[in-house]
Amino acid sequence: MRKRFLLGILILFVSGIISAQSSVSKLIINEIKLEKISFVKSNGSSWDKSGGADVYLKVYDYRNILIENTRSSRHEDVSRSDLPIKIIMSDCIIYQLNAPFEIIIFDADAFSDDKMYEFNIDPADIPVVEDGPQLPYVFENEEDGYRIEISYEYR
Ligand SMILES: [Ca+2]
Repeated sequence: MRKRFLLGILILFVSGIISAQSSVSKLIINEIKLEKISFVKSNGSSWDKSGGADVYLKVYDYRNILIENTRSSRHEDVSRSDLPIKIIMSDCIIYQLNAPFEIIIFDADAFSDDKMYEFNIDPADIPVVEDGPQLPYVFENEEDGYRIEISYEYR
């Protein structure tokens, strides 16, 4: 009798963990904070002839479809003292949780925008938090000098 009771508890516990993970169907990115960016191109020249880069983000889903573009609310002439920059996402929802998506940082220019940096992100790396506060998650490439912090929720 006691053994059966313990087995029941164990099954409840294991099924609880499995359902907690499988109940998540989408990743909603609410905000991306730019904490570090490089102020020069890889060849050492500056992004703009005068002033800093005019920074905005594009997010592409796993099919390479553009799902967010913040160009119209770009941050002009970004300098070190402007960082960190908070960029609010309006409709950035990742529905495919087993395929990578891209966050690309751009410098807006009059004729052709420059791609500054690209983060290729696997949603599996972004933790699902069931209890307690959902902390932002950081992606960083120290060597290239880029660091972003993602505020998100799973639903
Ligand atoms: Ca520019």
